[in-house]
Amino acid sequence: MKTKRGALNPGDGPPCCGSVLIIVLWIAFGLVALALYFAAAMGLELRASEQRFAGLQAELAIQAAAVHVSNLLARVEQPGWPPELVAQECEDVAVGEARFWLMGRTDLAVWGDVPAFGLVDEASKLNLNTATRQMLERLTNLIAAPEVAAAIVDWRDPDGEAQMNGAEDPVYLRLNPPYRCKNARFESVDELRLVYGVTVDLLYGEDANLNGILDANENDGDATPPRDNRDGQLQPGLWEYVTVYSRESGLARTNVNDRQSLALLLQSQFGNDRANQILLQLAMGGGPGGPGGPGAATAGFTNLMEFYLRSGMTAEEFDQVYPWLTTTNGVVEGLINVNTAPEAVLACVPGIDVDGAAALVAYRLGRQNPRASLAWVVEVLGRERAAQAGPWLTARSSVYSADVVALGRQDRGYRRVRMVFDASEGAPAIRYRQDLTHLGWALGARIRQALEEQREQRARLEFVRSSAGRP
Ligand SMILES: [Ca+2]
Ligand SMILES: [Ca+2]
Ligand SMILES: [Ca+2]
Ligand SMILES: [Ca+2]
Repeated sequence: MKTKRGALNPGDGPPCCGSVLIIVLWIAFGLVALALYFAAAMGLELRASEQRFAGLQAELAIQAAAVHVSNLLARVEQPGWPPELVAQECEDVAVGEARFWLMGRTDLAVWGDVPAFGLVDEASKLNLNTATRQMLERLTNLIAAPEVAAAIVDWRDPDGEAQMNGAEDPVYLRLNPPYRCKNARFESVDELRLVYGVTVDLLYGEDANLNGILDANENDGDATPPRDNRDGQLQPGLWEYVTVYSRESGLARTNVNDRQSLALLLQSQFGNDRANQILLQLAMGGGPGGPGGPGAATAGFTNLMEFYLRSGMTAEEFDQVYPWLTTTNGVVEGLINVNTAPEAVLACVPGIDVDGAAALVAYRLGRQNPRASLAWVVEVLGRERAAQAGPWLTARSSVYSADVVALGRQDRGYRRVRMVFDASEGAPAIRYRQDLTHLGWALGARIRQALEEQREQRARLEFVRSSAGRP
């Protein structure tokens, strides 16, 4: 039976009308939800692609930084002399929309939370392949693990005989998973992680992100990794003080053991009379000898300190000729640059020790440029101790590492790469490249804050500009 219009009860119309409405509503709702979902996804995608783009820009900035560093090292007039860097060359260097920083180290013994910028001299560190067990022990003592030194020596020495407290195959084969002792040279510093007894804590210390400054998580005790003592200072691990790259070449220098070339050099610098006096003094000084160092295999003078002490030259004279002098026509590995090495490294050198290291660093800090040669070391330590340290020392460097931090457009796309540049034989070559992006922010809290402020300011400006454009 049909009913009149207007007299319908809610339940008695055609049952499909209400359902259709509900279905339409649901479909509309679904479409709106889909539209919102896709809008959000596209927004995310856009942000992600902006991030990727900024990352690419940062990677290109790192390549630009590599060229920049090669140029800086090639620009150096005197091979082996550290380039005098100004802030514009290593701090916030613009590359298009991107920019980069070269993370360096300060000369101060105590490191706080302010980053230093520049190149890091690999000759300021102890060389894992040439340092004696005693020198390594002094260094590992610093991190309260002297026993690790023996395991380091066993790792690199060719034999299978374990030293006292050392470790060879039997120890490594008991590990899970087992592996063999290398019995060959270190090829990288990170290889230390394979050496028995070297833990991550010993290797990296409090400086978990390897930037040489105290970050918040490195001064909060055990609240967040790494473990630290919360004393407001950074206690770095072994990594900070060791290298496998330090080397210097006798290429294009005058070998002091070649008397003829030496005579020519001295005559050109000091005139015939003074040159003859020096040559006579050298001849009277008797045969060279002295303690063995990295260059001890060559005949004649084995190091330039020994040469200086026997030559009777004044400090100024030695400063003047030092850049051209060498004791070998080949390559010497592991010499420590007394002008750039931190106190902890100098203290490992025989003849210098803890007190000598402190005196050398104090002398260095107190003068603008004592660095022309090794002569100033004699002034600080005296002849005997200087002679003892001589086989290990140099006053020039040919190998530097550049720790490059880069940001792309709008300070996004953080990247960090560490590269080792070797200029010991002419044009600088990259000998090692390591991506450190995974270690996280390395520029410290202040720069992060400054960048955030800049970003906010840009956003405000953008807002003002866009509102001014509206009708
Ligand atoms: Ca061995
Ligand atoms: Ca740090
Ligand atoms: Ca911590
Ligand atoms: Ca600390």
